[in-house]
Amino acid sequence: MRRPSRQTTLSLLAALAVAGVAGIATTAMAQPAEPRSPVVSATDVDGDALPDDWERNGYDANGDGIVDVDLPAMGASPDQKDLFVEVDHMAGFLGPIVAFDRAVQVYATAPVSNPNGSTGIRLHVDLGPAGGTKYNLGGGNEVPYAASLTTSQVYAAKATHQTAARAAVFHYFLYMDRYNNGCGGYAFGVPGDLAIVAMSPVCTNPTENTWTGVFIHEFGHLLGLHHGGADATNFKPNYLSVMNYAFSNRGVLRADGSSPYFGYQESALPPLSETSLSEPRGLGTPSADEWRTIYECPSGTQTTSGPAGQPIDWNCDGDTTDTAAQVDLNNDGQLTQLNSHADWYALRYGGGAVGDPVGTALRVVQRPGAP
Ligand SMILES: [Ca+2]
Ligand SMILES: [Ca+2]
Ligand SMILES: [Ca+2]
Ligand SMILES: [Ca+2]
Ligand SMILES: [Zn+2]
Repeated sequence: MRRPSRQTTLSLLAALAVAGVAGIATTAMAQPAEPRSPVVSATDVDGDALPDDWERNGYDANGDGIVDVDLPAMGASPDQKDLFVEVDHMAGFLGPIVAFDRAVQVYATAPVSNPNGSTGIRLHVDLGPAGGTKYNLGGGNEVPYAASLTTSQVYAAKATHQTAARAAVFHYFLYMDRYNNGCGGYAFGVPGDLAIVAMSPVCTNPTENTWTGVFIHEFGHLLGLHHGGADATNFKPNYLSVMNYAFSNRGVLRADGSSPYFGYQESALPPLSETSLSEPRGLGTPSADEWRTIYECPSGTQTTSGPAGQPIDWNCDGDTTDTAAQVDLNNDGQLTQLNSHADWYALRYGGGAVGDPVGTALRVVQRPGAP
C-alpha cells in the first residue's frame, strides 16, 4: 500500500529494514517454546532481569563456586538498572566507537528510576580488544569474515562466539557485512537477545547518526519495543521514538534545532484519529513543543512540522484551522486511530536467555512496587 514516493524518501537502510520486519515475526514463531520448569524464583529489586545475587556476588553458572560472569566487577549493582551487550564484529564492520558513546549516554539519561534514587540505565558495552580500555569486558571479539550470513548462520555465530554463561547476562550483537545479501539492522526476537547490524558498503553508506540509530533501534526491539511502541504501526507522527522509521536514521527532531534525540519516547502523547484530525491541537499537548514531527501529506510528500504542540497543517492545504481533517498521516493505506507509547517505562530487560541461568529455568520475579 505504499506509494512510490515513500520509497524515495526513505534511506536504503530503512527500506531494507522494512523487509526485515516480517522476518522478525516469522523468526519468533519458528522458535520452540522455552522449557521453563522447574521454576525457581529470584529477587530482582531493580527490575533489570539480572537477579540481585548475580549483581552482588557474580554469576556462577555451574555451581562450582567459581564465578563465571563477574557482574559487580563489570560495574553492575542490584540497586540500579544495568544492561550488558556483547558486540562481536567482522573486521572493518564495527563502525565508529563514538556511536557506542552516544548510546551509553542515551540510556544513562533515560527517565527510569532506580532503587538507589538515581535515574537512568547503565549500558555496559563489551567490544573486546576493539573497545580499548573503555568497552572491553573480555568477551567481544572479531569473527571470521563472510560476505553474507543467513539466519541460521547468525544464530550459529552467537552460539560459537558467546559463552553460555555470558548468554545469561549479555545481549548479543554481531556487526557484519551483509545479512541474506542485504543491509540494515535486524533483531531476532521482540524482546530478544540477538541482533545484527549489517552495514555493507555494497548497499549503504552509514553516517555516525546511522550507526547510532541502528544500534539503539535494534536494541529497542530486544527490549520489547515494536515500530509503533506497543504495536507495529510505523510512521505514527505522535510516536517520537527512534523505533519509528521516521526517526530511526535521523533521530527525533528537536524544535530548537539542536542535536536530534536517538532514544525512546518518554510519555505517551494523545492519540491521533486520522478520520477527524484537529489541526489547532497539533500533537495535543504543550510538552510536544520541544519536538518537531514528521507526517505524510495527502500528496505523498513527507512533511516536517514546527513545534509539535502548536497547530499543524495535517491536510497540507496551507492553513492550520481544519478541525476534522481526514489524512492517512502514516501512509499505511488506512485511516485509523494512531496510538502513542511510553517506551522507557515498558522496556523488557530479560529478552531471550538474559536473566535465565544456564540449564535451569529460573524466573526472575520483581518485588511489588519495583520499577
Ligand atoms: Ca537486578
Ligand atoms: Ca542492576
Ligand atoms: Ca489545513
Ligand atoms: Ca494511516
Ligand atoms: Zn525495526
